[in-house]
Amino acid sequence: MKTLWIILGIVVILVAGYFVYKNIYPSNNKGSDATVVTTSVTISNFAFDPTNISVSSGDIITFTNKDTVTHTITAYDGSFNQTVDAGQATEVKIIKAGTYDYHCSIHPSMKGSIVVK
Ligand SMILES: [Cu+2]
Repeated sequence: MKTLWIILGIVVILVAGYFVYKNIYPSNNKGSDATVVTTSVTISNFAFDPTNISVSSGDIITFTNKDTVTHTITAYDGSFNQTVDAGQATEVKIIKAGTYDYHCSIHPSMKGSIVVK
């Protein structure tokens, strides 16, 4: 009977050890959300900074408007069109690879480009 409890104890330790190991070394095959990166673009003095960015599919691009007027982030091909009020921020996420040229629809001279890989 005592042997049975010892065996049971060993099994419990092995199972617990397995779960601890899984937590310390998580699987890398968790899908694309495991590698999501945030890229920041600042809108200041009626310009996007940096003007040209390169991201991976599914990355989050945060646009922070530091001007005192409203701007938009509007893709020429209609892929995205977001308004960002003064002092606010908005996020753009693009899944499909390609080059996305955009501008501010209120101030068309404000231009930027996003390359999605
Ligand atoms: Cu604008």
